[in-house]
Amino acid sequence: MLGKLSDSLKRSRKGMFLKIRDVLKRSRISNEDVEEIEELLILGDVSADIAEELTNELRKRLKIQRDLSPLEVLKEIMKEDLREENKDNITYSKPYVILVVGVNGVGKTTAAAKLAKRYIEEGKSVLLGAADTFRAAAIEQLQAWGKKVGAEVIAHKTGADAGAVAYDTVKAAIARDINVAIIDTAGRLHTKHNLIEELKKISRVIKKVKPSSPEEVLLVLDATTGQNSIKQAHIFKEAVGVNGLIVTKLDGTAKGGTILSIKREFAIPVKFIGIGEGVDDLKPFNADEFVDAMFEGGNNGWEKGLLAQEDDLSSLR
Ligand SMILES: Nc1nc2c(ncn2[C@@H]2O[C@H](COP(=O)(O)OP(=O)(O)OP(=O)(O)O)[C@@H](O)[C@H]2O)c(=O)[nH]1
Ligand SMILES: [Mg+2]
Repeated sequence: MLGKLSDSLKRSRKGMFLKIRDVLKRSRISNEDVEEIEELLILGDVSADIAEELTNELRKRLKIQRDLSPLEVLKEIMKEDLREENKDNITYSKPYVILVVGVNGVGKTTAAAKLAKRYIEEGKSVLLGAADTFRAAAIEQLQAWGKKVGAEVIAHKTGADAGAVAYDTVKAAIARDINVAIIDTAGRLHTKHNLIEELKKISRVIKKVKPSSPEEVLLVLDATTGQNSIKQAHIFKEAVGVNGLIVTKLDGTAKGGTILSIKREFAIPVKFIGIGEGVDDLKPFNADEFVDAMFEGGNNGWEKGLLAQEDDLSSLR
């Protein structure tokens, strides 16, 4: 699993993480080295504020956590940042309604289908809702996915009211005693107020059928988008609330630092990551595994024991 994840993340790693690893391999880590790491983090799409916070923390801990190699210290900071207790509520009343949201092209429809497949494999019944009535062919795309993964799709015509589709999906899921209803939504542009309004309406309308719904709003972010993802997270969080992130296309980016920024800035957990176009390329996010995979490979000569131990002023390590 780590092997495949690490293969898929190769491109992400080559950018920021391996360069950081090279810096932290140096026998002594100076203030300048930490500044270099700060720059590398920013180049890797970590926002400037968060890069500063992370490197301040690194400076502090390098001095006290002497039993760990510098790289292990940084990895530990990142893992602590990204770790999330599993708060999944298993005592929900059926159906567990998931709203998949995000700007256009990030991978919402694909993620909805991949999620459906995961649940079906767990033995749960799944209904998909084609609430992207905006883009031509969106409905057919979801229907094709539905066939592939073995989930039925509730759909109206292109141009129909998205709220009505969502309403029907939840209603049908209740009537059929379905475990999970996953609603795909339009690739709305966050700058278009009316599209955000439509999403708010979907959320309002399904509450009429099931007041506790949506049980989960998953925001899909494209890892190759970089800093703009932060703006997107902000807007969607304000508009409909977001309980979790799906970060897609991690296989196709030379960066990948967005995950670190978003978790620190919004405290929204990353639930899944997309590492390819295939139906099995959606993985539950595991912080430790993710950070290890990002830094994986290479020689271990810099590991604990080979570090310079003297404590002079120009050197943090
Ligand atoms: N490499 C890679 N491609 C992905 C991943 N997730 C989605 N894609 C691709 O991204 C493209 C867009 O995916 P969609 O699922 O249609 O995106 P969407 O957000 O539903 O798009 P709209 O409905 O137009 O807003 C497709 O070609 C997907 O195969 C991923 O994790 N890795
Ligand atoms: Mg779509």
